[in-house]
Amino acid sequence: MKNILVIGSTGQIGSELTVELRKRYGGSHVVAGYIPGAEPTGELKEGGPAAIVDVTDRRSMEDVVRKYEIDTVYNLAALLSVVAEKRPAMAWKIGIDGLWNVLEMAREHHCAVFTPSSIGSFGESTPHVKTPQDTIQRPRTMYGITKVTTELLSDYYFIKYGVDTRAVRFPGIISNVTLPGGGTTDYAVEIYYAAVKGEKFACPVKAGTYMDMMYMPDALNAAISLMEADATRLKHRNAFNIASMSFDPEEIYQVIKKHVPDFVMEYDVDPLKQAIADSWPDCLDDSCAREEWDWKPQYDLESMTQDMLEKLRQKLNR
Ligand code: AKB
Repeated sequence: MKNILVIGSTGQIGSELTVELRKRYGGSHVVAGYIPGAEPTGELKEGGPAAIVDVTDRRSMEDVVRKYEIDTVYNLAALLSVVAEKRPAMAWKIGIDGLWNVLEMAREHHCAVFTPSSIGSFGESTPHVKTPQDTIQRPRTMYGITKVTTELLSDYYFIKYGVDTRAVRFPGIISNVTLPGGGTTDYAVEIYYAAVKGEKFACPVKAGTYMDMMYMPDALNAAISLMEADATRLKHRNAFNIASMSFDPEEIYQVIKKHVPDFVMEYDVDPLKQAIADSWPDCLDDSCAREEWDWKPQYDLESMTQDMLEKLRQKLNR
């Protein structure tokens, strides 16, 4: 990776991935791609070049790739699960028509491409506990359908054209920098904000709903380590199961309550979020990622909670 383009650099993952890549590769080597209306600000704006990159407009993307001699693309353009269910045509246009443009551009300009998949690529008929790397993927959400298609199309471009495509299946990502928007796992971020602000939290999924989650530093490390991994060790490519923690609302509530004893959570179940969450695995088996590129997360629920509360108290002046 010499010159990197991050598409979707102002989103939840992109805003931190761009900064982390710049730390490792140098600011001038990492271009923050954004769409009008979501311009970079602060550290993201000051730390290196930025350019308008819309995955639905291949020419604009190619201009940036040529100008900055890009050899690696992190393609983070996508709608999250709940929004995708409400805007399925848009989810397809960005997630799949956009991916097609990215892969065609990568084929012509010899770029490596990371386009994340998700725990949302699984469905009701998938084994839900210790979900294997290679198993049934028959999701019934538009988000899941675009993620399975992403995996297949990325593999296709590798097998047919030799494009160096790699990906992980992200769980719910928890961070204290940029809020997620429109995901099923968003509650696991919002709960920390409520606890720090001293507000009561209304949880949108029931007790007993287990999903894989991950702290942002581990998620960033996964994306970068996989793109740096020795290609000869990779038996899989699109996309690796990764995991670090799985919990239900009661477990995260109890861990937060140890640090914020007055914190109160109640339930106000959102039927759409609940149905999506019920169709997703409880916890993934990530042994292939561990074997093929030495994946190893650093954070568990307790250490993440301590760090989240400390950082949010600083951020929100509490
Ligand atoms: C979502 O909830 O939609 C995402 C995901 C798990 O892919 N966070």
